[in-house]
Amino acid sequence: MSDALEKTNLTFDALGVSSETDVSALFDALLRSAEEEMASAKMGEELESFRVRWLGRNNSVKSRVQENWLKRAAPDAKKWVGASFNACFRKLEEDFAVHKVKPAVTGTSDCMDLSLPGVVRPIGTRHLIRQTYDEIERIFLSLGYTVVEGPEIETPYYNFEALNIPEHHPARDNMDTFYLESAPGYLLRTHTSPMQIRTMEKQKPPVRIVVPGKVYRRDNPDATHSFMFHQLEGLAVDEDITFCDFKGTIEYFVREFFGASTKTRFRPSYFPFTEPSAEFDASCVFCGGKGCRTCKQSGWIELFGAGMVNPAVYGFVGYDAKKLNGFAFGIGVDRLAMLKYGLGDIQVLFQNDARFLRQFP
Ligand code: FA5
Repeated sequence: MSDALEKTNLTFDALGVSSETDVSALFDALLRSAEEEMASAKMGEELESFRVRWLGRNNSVKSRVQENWLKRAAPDAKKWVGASFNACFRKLEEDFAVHKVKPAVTGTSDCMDLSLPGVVRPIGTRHLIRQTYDEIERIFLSLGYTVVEGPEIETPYYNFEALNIPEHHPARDNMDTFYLESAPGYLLRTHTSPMQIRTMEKQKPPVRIVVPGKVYRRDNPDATHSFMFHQLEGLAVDEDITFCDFKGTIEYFVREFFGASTKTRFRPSYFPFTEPSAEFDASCVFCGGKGCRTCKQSGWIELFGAGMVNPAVYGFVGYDAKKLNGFAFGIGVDRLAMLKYGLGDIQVLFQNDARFLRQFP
Protein backbone atom coordinates (compact mmCIF):
# COMPACT_ATOMS: atom_id res chain seq x y z
CA MET A 1 0.00 0.00 0.00
CA SER A 2 1.35 3.46 -0.84
CA ASP A 3 2.70 5.75 1.82
CA ALA A 4 0.18 8.46 0.92
CA LEU A 5 -2.71 6.03 1.18
CA GLU A 6 -1.64 4.88 4.65
CA LYS A 7 -1.50 8.46 5.78
CA THR A 8 -5.19 9.00 5.08
CA ASN A 9 -5.89 7.54 8.53
CA LEU A 10 -3.77 10.23 10.21
CA THR A 11 -4.87 13.71 11.16
CA PHE A 12 -3.40 16.65 9.30
CA ASP A 13 -1.13 17.53 12.26
CA ALA A 14 0.33 14.07 12.29
CA LEU A 15 1.25 14.21 8.58
CA GLY A 16 4.22 16.44 9.27
CA VAL A 17 3.77 18.50 6.07
CA SER A 18 4.59 22.15 6.40
CA SER A 19 4.22 23.80 3.01
CA GLU A 20 1.90 24.09 0.05
CA THR A 21 4.41 22.12 -2.05
CA ASP A 22 4.40 19.24 0.46
CA VAL A 23 0.60 19.13 0.46
CA SER A 24 0.45 19.14 -3.29
CA ALA A 25 3.07 16.31 -3.51
CA LEU A 26 1.06 14.26 -1.01
CA PHE A 27 -2.13 14.58 -3.08
CA ASP A 28 -0.19 13.76 -6.26
CA ALA A 29 1.06 10.55 -4.66
CA LEU A 30 -2.48 9.71 -3.56
CA LEU A 31 -3.86 10.27 -7.05
CA ARG A 32 -1.12 8.07 -8.53
CA SER A 33 -2.04 5.19 -6.19
CA ALA A 34 -5.70 5.57 -7.14
CA GLU A 35 -4.97 5.61 -10.86
CA GLU A 36 -2.78 2.48 -10.56
CA GLU A 37 -5.46 0.65 -8.63
CA MET A 38 -8.16 1.73 -11.11
CA ALA A 39 -6.06 0.57 -14.06
CA SER A 40 -5.69 -2.90 -12.61
CA ALA A 41 -9.34 -3.30 -11.56
CA LYS A 42 -11.45 -5.46 -13.84
CA MET A 43 -14.66 -4.09 -15.32
CA GLY A 44 -17.80 -4.80 -13.35
CA GLU A 45 -17.68 -5.65 -9.66
CA GLU A 46 -14.01 -4.88 -9.16
CA LEU A 47 -14.42 -1.45 -10.61
CA GLU A 48 -17.46 -0.84 -8.44
CA SER A 49 -15.54 -1.82 -5.30
CA PHE A 50 -12.76 0.53 -6.41
CA ARG A 51 -15.34 3.30 -6.62
CA VAL A 52 -16.78 2.54 -3.18
CA ARG A 53 -13.30 2.31 -1.61
CA TRP A 54 -12.01 5.59 -3.11
CA LEU A 55 -15.01 7.75 -3.79
CA GLY A 56 -17.88 6.27 -1.77
CA ARG A 57 -19.75 8.27 0.86
CA ASN A 58 -18.69 6.37 3.97
CA ASN A 59 -15.20 5.59 5.07
CA SER A 60 -13.82 5.93 1.55
CA VAL A 61 -10.38 7.41 0.97
CA LYS A 62 -12.08 10.60 -0.11
CA SER A 63 -14.22 10.89 3.01
CA ARG A 64 -11.25 10.05 5.27
CA VAL A 65 -9.07 12.68 3.61
CA GLN A 66 -11.85 15.20 3.95
CA GLU A 67 -12.38 14.37 7.63
CA ASN A 68 -8.78 13.91 8.74
CA TRP A 69 -6.81 16.30 6.51
CA LEU A 70 -9.12 18.97 5.26
CA LYS A 71 -11.32 19.58 8.28
CA ARG A 72 -8.41 19.27 10.72
CA ALA A 73 -5.91 21.42 8.85
CA ALA A 74 -4.72 24.59 10.58
CA PRO A 75 -6.69 27.62 9.37
CA ASP A 76 -3.79 29.03 7.30
CA ALA A 77 -3.19 25.66 5.59
CA LYS A 78 -6.86 25.03 4.79
CA LYS A 79 -6.72 27.02 1.56
CA TRP A 80 -4.02 24.86 -0.06
CA VAL A 81 -5.38 21.61 1.35
CA GLY A 82 -8.83 22.50 -0.02
CA ALA A 83 -7.43 23.38 -3.46
CA SER A 84 -5.36 20.17 -3.69
CA PHE A 85 -8.28 18.09 -2.37
CA ASN A 86 -10.64 19.47 -5.03
CA ALA A 87 -8.13 19.06 -7.85
CA CYS A 88 -7.19 15.49 -6.84
CA PHE A 89 -10.70 14.10 -6.44
CA ARG A 90 -12.18 15.99 -9.37
CA LYS A 91 -9.51 14.43 -11.60
CA LEU A 92 -10.10 11.00 -10.11
CA GLU A 93 -13.86 11.26 -10.64
CA GLU A 94 -13.41 12.40 -14.24
CA ASP A 95 -10.93 9.63 -14.99
CA PHE A 96 -13.20 7.09 -13.38
CA ALA A 97 -16.16 8.25 -15.51
CA VAL A 98 -14.08 7.77 -18.66
CA HIS A 99 -12.47 4.54 -17.48
CA LYS A 100 -15.68 2.75 -16.65
CA VAL A 101 -16.97 3.05 -20.22
CA LYS A 102 -13.70 2.02 -21.91
CA PRO A 103 -13.93 -1.50 -23.29
CA ALA A 104 -11.35 -4.07 -22.27
CA VAL A 105 -9.04 -1.59 -20.53
CA THR A 106 -7.99 -4.22 -18.06
CA GLY A 107 -6.65 -6.51 -20.71
CA THR A 108 -9.35 -9.06 -19.96
CA SER A 109 -12.18 -9.94 -22.28
CA ASP A 110 -14.57 -7.73 -20.23
CA CYS A 111 -16.15 -5.17 -22.48
CA MET A 112 -18.30 -2.09 -22.25
CA ASP A 113 -21.44 -2.42 -20.16
CA LEU A 114 -24.07 -1.17 -22.58
CA SER A 115 -26.69 -1.07 -19.84
CA LEU A 116 -24.85 1.78 -18.03
CA PRO A 117 -26.52 5.17 -18.41
CA GLY A 118 -24.62 7.50 -20.75
CA VAL A 119 -22.66 10.55 -19.62
CA VAL A 120 -25.13 13.42 -19.82
CA ARG A 121 -23.54 16.49 -21.35
CA PRO A 122 -25.33 19.74 -20.49
CA ILE A 123 -26.58 21.42 -23.67
CA GLY A 124 -26.37 25.20 -23.92
CA THR A 125 -28.91 27.48 -25.55
CA ARG A 126 -28.58 30.57 -27.69
CA HIS A 127 -28.27 33.72 -25.58
CA LEU A 128 -31.38 35.88 -25.50
CA ILE A 129 -29.58 38.61 -27.43
CA ARG A 130 -28.66 36.12 -30.17
CA GLN A 131 -32.28 34.95 -30.29
CA THR A 132 -33.45 38.57 -30.59
CA TYR A 133 -30.97 39.24 -33.42
CA ASP A 134 -32.12 36.09 -35.22
CA GLU A 135 -35.73 37.23 -35.05
CA ILE A 136 -34.95 40.78 -36.28
CA GLU A 137 -32.71 39.49 -39.07
CA ARG A 138 -35.39 37.00 -40.15
CA ILE A 139 -37.86 39.86 -40.65
CA PHE A 140 -35.43 42.01 -42.66
CA LEU A 141 -34.19 39.06 -44.73
CA SER A 142 -37.81 38.44 -45.71
CA LEU A 143 -37.90 42.04 -47.02
CA GLY A 144 -34.84 41.47 -49.23
CA TYR A 145 -32.11 42.88 -46.97
CA THR A 146 -28.70 41.22 -46.56
CA VAL A 147 -26.75 40.93 -43.31
CA VAL A 148 -23.23 42.41 -43.17
CA GLU A 149 -20.84 42.85 -40.25
CA GLY A 150 -18.03 45.28 -39.53
CA PRO A 151 -15.21 46.13 -37.11
CA GLU A 152 -15.81 47.13 -33.49
CA ILE A 153 -12.56 49.12 -33.51
CA GLU A 154 -13.09 52.10 -35.77
CA THR A 155 -11.45 55.34 -36.86
CA PRO A 156 -13.03 58.73 -36.10
CA TYR A 157 -13.47 59.12 -39.85
CA TYR A 158 -15.97 56.26 -40.17
CA ASN A 159 -17.55 56.69 -36.74
CA PHE A 160 -18.07 60.46 -37.09
CA GLU A 161 -16.67 62.48 -39.98
CA ALA A 162 -18.05 60.52 -42.93
CA LEU A 163 -21.40 60.53 -41.12
CA ASN A 164 -21.39 64.29 -41.30
CA ILE A 165 -20.28 64.72 -37.66
CA PRO A 166 -17.14 66.88 -37.92
CA GLU A 167 -14.78 67.42 -34.97
CA HIS A 168 -16.27 69.73 -32.30
CA HIS A 169 -19.81 69.00 -33.54
CA PRO A 170 -22.08 68.85 -30.46
CA ALA A 171 -23.53 65.48 -31.61
CA ARG A 172 -20.22 63.87 -30.58
CA ASP A 173 -21.06 64.70 -26.94
CA ASN A 174 -24.13 62.44 -27.04
CA MET A 175 -21.88 59.50 -27.73
CA ASP A 176 -19.23 59.71 -25.06
CA THR A 177 -16.52 57.65 -26.68
CA PHE A 178 -13.89 55.14 -25.57
CA TYR A 179 -10.67 56.15 -27.34
CA LEU A 180 -7.98 53.46 -27.41
CA GLU A 181 -4.88 54.57 -25.52
CA SER A 182 -2.90 51.64 -26.86
CA ALA A 183 -3.84 52.45 -30.47
CA PRO A 184 -3.95 56.22 -30.94
CA GLY A 185 -6.29 57.26 -33.72
CA TYR A 186 -8.70 54.41 -33.03
CA LEU A 187 -11.85 54.12 -30.92
CA LEU A 188 -14.52 51.60 -29.99
CA ARG A 189 -17.42 52.31 -32.34
CA THR A 190 -20.26 54.14 -30.59
CA HIS A 191 -22.87 52.91 -33.07
CA THR A 192 -23.20 50.58 -36.05
CA SER A 193 -23.67 53.53 -38.45
CA PRO A 194 -19.99 53.46 -39.67
CA MET A 195 -21.04 50.39 -41.65
CA GLN A 196 -23.32 52.59 -43.75
CA ILE A 197 -20.18 54.30 -45.05
CA ARG A 198 -18.06 51.15 -45.38
CA THR A 199 -20.84 49.45 -47.36
CA MET A 200 -21.58 52.37 -49.69
CA GLU A 201 -17.85 52.82 -50.36
CA LYS A 202 -17.68 49.24 -51.64
CA GLN A 203 -21.08 48.70 -53.19
CA LYS A 204 -22.98 50.50 -55.93
CA PRO A 205 -26.67 51.29 -55.28
CA PRO A 206 -29.19 49.82 -54.73
CA VAL A 207 -28.26 48.95 -51.14
CA ARG A 208 -30.39 47.10 -48.61
CA ILE A 209 -28.42 45.94 -45.60
CA VAL A 210 -28.76 45.28 -41.89
CA VAL A 211 -25.71 45.28 -39.62
CA PRO A 212 -25.83 43.55 -36.24
CA GLY A 213 -23.08 44.32 -33.74
CA LYS A 214 -21.76 45.44 -30.38
CA VAL A 215 -21.23 49.13 -29.68
CA TYR A 216 -19.60 50.98 -26.77
CA ARG A 217 -20.25 54.25 -24.94
CA ARG A 218 -19.22 55.77 -21.63
CA ASP A 219 -22.80 55.51 -20.35
CA ASN A 220 -23.49 54.74 -16.71
CA PRO A 221 -25.27 51.39 -16.34
CA ASP A 222 -28.94 51.61 -15.31
CA ALA A 223 -32.19 49.83 -16.17
CA THR A 224 -32.03 50.91 -19.85
CA HIS A 225 -28.33 51.73 -20.37
CA SER A 226 -25.11 49.78 -20.58
CA PHE A 227 -21.56 50.79 -21.63
CA MET A 228 -21.53 47.90 -24.12
CA PHE A 229 -24.78 47.20 -25.90
CA HIS A 230 -26.13 45.84 -29.18
CA GLN A 231 -27.45 47.64 -32.20
CA LEU A 232 -28.75 46.67 -35.58
CA GLU A 233 -28.19 49.21 -38.31
CA GLY A 234 -30.39 49.28 -41.38
CA LEU A 235 -29.74 51.10 -44.65
CA ALA A 236 -31.76 51.21 -47.85
CA VAL A 237 -30.64 53.40 -50.77
CA ASP A 238 -32.13 53.44 -54.25
CA GLU A 239 -33.46 55.85 -56.86
CA ASP A 240 -37.09 55.91 -55.79
CA ILE A 241 -37.17 55.53 -52.02
CA THR A 242 -39.53 57.85 -50.15
CA PHE A 243 -40.39 58.71 -46.56
CA CYS A 244 -43.44 56.42 -46.95
CA ASP A 245 -41.15 53.45 -47.65
CA PHE A 246 -39.24 54.34 -44.53
CA LYS A 247 -42.28 54.59 -42.28
CA GLY A 248 -43.91 51.52 -43.83
CA THR A 249 -40.76 49.41 -43.33
CA ILE A 250 -40.38 50.43 -39.69
CA GLU A 251 -44.05 49.86 -38.91
CA TYR A 252 -44.04 46.49 -40.66
CA PHE A 253 -40.97 45.45 -38.67
CA VAL A 254 -42.49 46.50 -35.33
CA ARG A 255 -45.77 44.71 -36.04
CA GLU A 256 -43.94 41.52 -37.00
CA PHE A 257 -41.63 41.68 -34.00
CA PHE A 258 -44.01 42.75 -31.22
CA GLY A 259 -47.43 41.91 -32.62
CA ALA A 260 -50.10 44.34 -33.75
CA SER A 261 -51.19 45.54 -30.31
CA THR A 262 -47.99 47.36 -29.22
CA LYS A 263 -48.41 51.14 -29.11
CA THR A 264 -45.63 53.02 -30.91
CA ARG A 265 -44.81 56.59 -31.88
CA PHE A 266 -42.39 58.53 -34.06
CA ARG A 267 -40.82 61.63 -32.55
CA PRO A 268 -38.92 64.26 -34.50
CA SER A 269 -35.23 64.06 -33.63
CA TYR A 270 -31.82 65.05 -34.88
CA PHE A 271 -28.94 63.03 -36.29
CA PRO A 272 -26.37 64.75 -38.53
CA PHE A 273 -26.45 61.82 -40.96
CA THR A 274 -30.22 61.77 -41.52
CA GLU A 275 -32.60 64.53 -42.56
CA PRO A 276 -35.37 64.52 -41.46
CA SER A 277 -34.62 62.39 -38.41
CA ALA A 278 -36.93 60.58 -36.03
CA GLU A 279 -36.86 58.49 -32.92
CA PHE A 280 -39.15 55.56 -32.49
CA ASP A 281 -40.60 54.65 -29.08
CA ALA A 282 -42.83 51.84 -27.82
CA SER A 283 -45.16 52.19 -24.87
CA CYS A 284 -43.64 50.83 -21.67
CA VAL A 285 -44.84 47.27 -21.11
CA PHE A 286 -44.08 47.46 -17.40
CA CYS A 287 -46.44 50.24 -16.44
CA GLY A 288 -48.77 50.23 -19.45
CA GLY A 289 -47.65 53.78 -20.22
CA LYS A 290 -48.35 55.26 -16.76
CA GLY A 291 -44.69 55.89 -15.90
CA CYS A 292 -42.27 53.77 -13.85
CA ARG A 293 -38.59 53.34 -12.96
CA THR A 294 -37.81 51.48 -16.20
CA CYS A 295 -39.25 54.13 -18.52
CA LYS A 296 -38.05 56.96 -16.26
CA GLN A 297 -41.68 57.97 -15.62
CA SER A 298 -42.25 58.86 -19.31
CA GLY A 299 -44.50 55.90 -20.23
CA TRP A 300 -42.36 55.26 -23.35
CA ILE A 301 -39.14 53.38 -24.09
CA GLU A 302 -36.94 54.63 -26.93
CA LEU A 303 -36.12 51.80 -29.32
CA PHE A 304 -34.29 53.39 -32.19
CA GLY A 305 -33.08 56.38 -34.11
CA ALA A 306 -33.78 56.69 -37.82
CA GLY A 307 -34.35 59.00 -40.75
CA MET A 308 -33.85 59.70 -44.44
CA VAL A 309 -30.15 59.60 -45.37
CA ASN A 310 -28.73 63.13 -45.35
CA PRO A 311 -27.51 63.91 -48.92
CA ALA A 312 -24.27 65.22 -47.37
CA VAL A 313 -23.37 61.61 -46.51
CA TYR A 314 -23.52 60.56 -50.18
CA GLY A 315 -20.73 63.05 -50.85
CA PHE A 316 -18.37 60.98 -48.65
CA VAL A 317 -18.94 57.78 -50.63
CA GLY A 318 -19.15 59.08 -54.20
CA TYR A 319 -22.90 58.51 -54.60
CA ASP A 320 -24.96 60.90 -56.70
CA ALA A 321 -27.10 62.79 -54.17
CA LYS A 322 -29.35 64.15 -56.94
CA LYS A 323 -30.43 60.71 -58.11
CA LEU A 324 -30.53 58.71 -54.88
CA ASN A 325 -32.70 58.59 -51.78
CA GLY A 326 -32.60 56.33 -48.81
CA PHE A 327 -33.37 55.74 -45.20
CA ALA A 328 -31.39 54.39 -42.27
CA PHE A 329 -32.14 53.24 -38.75
CA GLY A 330 -30.19 52.08 -35.69
CA ILE A 331 -32.13 49.73 -33.43
CA GLY A 332 -31.25 49.27 -29.73
CA VAL A 333 -31.44 45.47 -29.65
CA ASP A 334 -31.18 45.16 -25.85
CA ARG A 335 -34.16 47.49 -25.45
CA LEU A 336 -36.13 45.44 -27.95
CA ALA A 337 -35.38 42.25 -25.99
CA MET A 338 -36.30 44.04 -22.81
CA LEU A 339 -39.77 44.95 -24.08
CA LYS A 340 -40.45 41.70 -25.88
CA TYR A 341 -39.47 39.44 -23.00
CA GLY A 342 -40.60 41.72 -20.14
CA LEU A 343 -37.13 42.31 -18.63
CA GLY A 344 -37.30 45.03 -15.99
CA ASP A 345 -33.58 45.77 -16.24
CA ILE A 346 -31.24 45.53 -19.22
CA GLN A 347 -28.37 44.43 -16.97
CA VAL A 348 -29.72 40.87 -16.74
CA LEU A 349 -28.59 40.46 -20.33
CA PHE A 350 -24.95 40.94 -19.37
CA GLN A 351 -24.70 39.04 -16.10
CA ASN A 352 -24.54 35.52 -17.55
CA ASP A 353 -26.71 34.12 -14.78
CA ALA A 354 -27.60 30.64 -16.06
CA ARG A 355 -30.84 30.64 -14.01
CA PHE A 356 -32.04 33.64 -16.02
CA LEU A 357 -30.76 32.41 -19.40
CA ARG A 358 -32.31 28.94 -19.00
CA GLN A 359 -35.76 30.54 -19.01
CA PHE A 360 -35.30 31.27 -22.73
CA PRO A 361 -34.41 27.92 -24.31
C1 FA5 B 1 -27.67 56.07 -32.82
O1 FA5 B 1 -26.82 55.33 -32.32
C2 FA5 B 1 -27.76 56.28 -34.31
N1 FA5 B 1 -26.59 55.74 -34.93
C3 FA5 B 1 -29.02 55.59 -34.81
C4 FA5 B 1 -29.35 55.95 -36.22
C5 FA5 B 1 -28.95 55.11 -37.24
C6 FA5 B 1 -30.05 57.12 -36.48
C7 FA5 B 1 -29.27 55.43 -38.55
C8 FA5 B 1 -30.35 57.47 -37.78
C9 FA5 B 1 -29.96 56.60 -38.81
P1 FA5 B 1 -28.91 56.57 -30.57
O2 FA5 B 1 -27.75 57.16 -29.86
O3 FA5 B 1 -30.22 57.17 -30.30
O4 FA5 B 1 -28.69 56.63 -32.14
O5 FA5 B 1 -28.96 55.00 -30.26
C10 FA5 B 1 -29.86 54.14 -30.93
C11 FA5 B 1 -30.56 53.23 -29.94
O6 FA5 B 1 -29.60 52.50 -29.17
C12 FA5 B 1 -31.38 53.98 -28.90
O7 FA5 B 1 -32.64 54.31 -29.42
C13 FA5 B 1 -31.47 52.97 -27.78
O8 FA5 B 1 -32.47 52.01 -28.04
C14 FA5 B 1 -30.13 52.28 -27.86
N2 FA5 B 1 -29.18 52.80 -26.87
C15 FA5 B 1 -28.54 53.98 -26.86
N3 FA5 B 1 -27.69 54.09 -25.83
C16 FA5 B 1 -27.80 52.92 -25.14
C17 FA5 B 1 -27.17 52.37 -23.98
N4 FA5 B 1 -26.23 53.04 -23.31
N5 FA5 B 1 -27.51 51.13 -23.55
C18 FA5 B 1 -28.44 50.43 -24.25
N6 FA5 B 1 -29.06 50.87 -25.36
C19 FA5 B 1 -28.76 52.09 -25.80
